[in-house]
Parts: sequence; structure tokens; C-alpha cells
Amino acid sequence: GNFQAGEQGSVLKKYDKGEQVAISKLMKDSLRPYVPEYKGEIEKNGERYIQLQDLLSDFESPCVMDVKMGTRTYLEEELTKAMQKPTLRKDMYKKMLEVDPTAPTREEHAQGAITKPRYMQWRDEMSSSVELGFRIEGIMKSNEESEKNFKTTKSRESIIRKLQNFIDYDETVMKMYLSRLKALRLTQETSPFFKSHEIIGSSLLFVHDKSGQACVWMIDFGKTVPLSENMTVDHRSKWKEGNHEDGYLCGIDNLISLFEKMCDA
Ligand code: 4IP
Ligand code: ADP
Ligand code: MN
Repeated sequence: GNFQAGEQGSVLKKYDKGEQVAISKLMKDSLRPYVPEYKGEIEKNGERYIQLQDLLSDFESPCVMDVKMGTRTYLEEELTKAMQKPTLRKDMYKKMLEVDPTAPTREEHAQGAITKPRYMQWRDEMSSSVELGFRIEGIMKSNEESEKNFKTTKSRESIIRKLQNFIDYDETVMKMYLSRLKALRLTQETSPFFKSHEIIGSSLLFVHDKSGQACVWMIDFGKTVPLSENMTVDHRSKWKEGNHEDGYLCGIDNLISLFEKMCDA
């Protein structure tokens, strides 16, 4: 994978220029308390890595959930590329077939391949991304096997069931997550970094343990790109090609409303 164990308290992620630039900028932004600390780049066995704070290190057998944010999980740039010079992906056709054998068109079946934006759009539509602006990507409960089979988890009801199972109906943990999400949203709404970047494929990492600690951080900035000068996004407006909107805050709004529902129940 992309990760290596680092020194105590840190993890190493494969170097990516875009991600390194983004995480460096975040260290000087109001969002800093909501991202892992960036500890510089490092080379190991001839490979370049970025060093990040290990967000799990203060927890004891933590439960971890990765929630991918946004109503769209591919860059506008990928769409432009695919329109100019479509690359056909057999692997993506196969992944599509596994979830829904009726999804490919007649032509796609004949080719045995699809383009990346086609796959990504279908993935976003099949999951809760398009409708709710987020989707559960993975859940790892302490001492249990991790679950990654969420490709068709789409309705609010099915998401609430997954969330409740993840939190194990612990009211204290639920309330801590809710208040952290609200604080995060407030900070995002005024962050200079947030309004000047298209944030695609980034996740929220939820971590809690039996001791009653619970926290949420923003991670994964591999597809977070600066907008051209004088351009901003509000992360809520509907996406039209060229406006770079990603629906990130729609996702936060919907997550918060689901957590509020659970806290009231
Ligand atoms: C994956 O699809 C994820 O969308 C990856 O995003 C994406 O990587 C992969 O594209 C795509 O195949 P599944 O989750 O359905 O398997 P992430 O890394 O955010 O999870 P990119 O490169 O877009 O980040 P390819 O082109 O890497 O295969
Ligand atoms: P990728 O670009 O390969 O998708 P991510 O940055 O999304 O990588 O990280 C993948 C997984 O690694 C996350 O779901 C999370 O479980 C773990 N992870 C990422 N960053 C950290 C961190 N700073 N501390 C602890 N775990 C992390
Ligand atoms: Mn990721």
C-alpha cells in the first residue's frame, strides 16, 4: 500500500507533490487542528515519503472509520483528459461488473473496458456520494476484521445502521463526534485554504476507543488542488463543469444531521 510504519507517533505515506503542498499549507491555516501534523519528508529504502502524525497513537485498540467526502470523487482534470483522449480501463470494467453485471452498456460489454470518469461517476451514484455528499469507505472495529464492503450503502437508514454499529450505541462517543463535526464545519466555512481549493477524494477519519475518547480529522489530500487566482468555491453549490465545486460541505451538513438524528433517538 501507500503506507509504512514510521517512528513512534508517526506514519509514512508515499510522497505525492500535490499532497505535500496541501498539507504544508494546512499547517498555516485555521484548519490545522483538524489535520494530522506534517513532519516533513523523508527517504527510506530509496522511496520518498511524507511523515504524518499517527492519529491512532493516543488510542487503545481504536475503532476507525474512513468517510470519503464530496458529491464527486474525480477531478475535473480527469474528465477533460478522458474527453480528449479516452483511456479504456479493463480493471474498472471488472470492478463494475462485480457490483452490478447490468451496469455496463452494450458497447462497454463489447469493449470489456470503461473510462475512469465513467467508473467514478457510477461509483458515486451507486453509493451515497451523489445524494448525500459523503460515503463510508471502510470501518475497522477494535479486534474485529475491517469491513470494506460499502459500495452500495446508499440510503440514510442503511448508513445510520452502519454508524450505530461502529459507535456501538455509545452516547458519549456519539455526542463527541457530533460536536467535533460542528466545530470542523464552522472552521471550514471561514478557512482561507478551504475556499481556495477543490477537495476531491479526501476523507474524514473517525477514531474512538473504549476509554470514551473520540475525534475526527481530515486526511488524504492527494487530489486537493489549488484553484486559479481569484477563484473560490463554497463547497455547497451544484457542480457544473468548470466551477470546481465538490459538495464537501453538503456532505458535512448531511453527516451532522444524521448524527443529530442518532443523538435524539
Ligand atoms: C478507486 O476506486 C478509488 O476511487 C481511488 O481513489 C482511485 O484512485 C482509483 O483510481 C479507483 O480505482 P474503488 O474505490 O472503487 O476501488 P482513492 O485513492 O481516493 O481511494 P485515485 O488515483 O483517483 O486517487 P485509479 O486510477 O488509481 O485506479
Ligand atoms: P490513500 O491515498 O492511499 O487513500 P489515505 O491518506 O486515505 O491513503 O489513508 C488510507 C488509510 O490509512 C486511512 O483510511 C486511515 O485508516 C489510515 N491513515 C491515513 N492517515 C493516517 C494518519 N495520519 N494516522 C493514522 N492513520 C492514518
Ligand atoms: Mn483515501
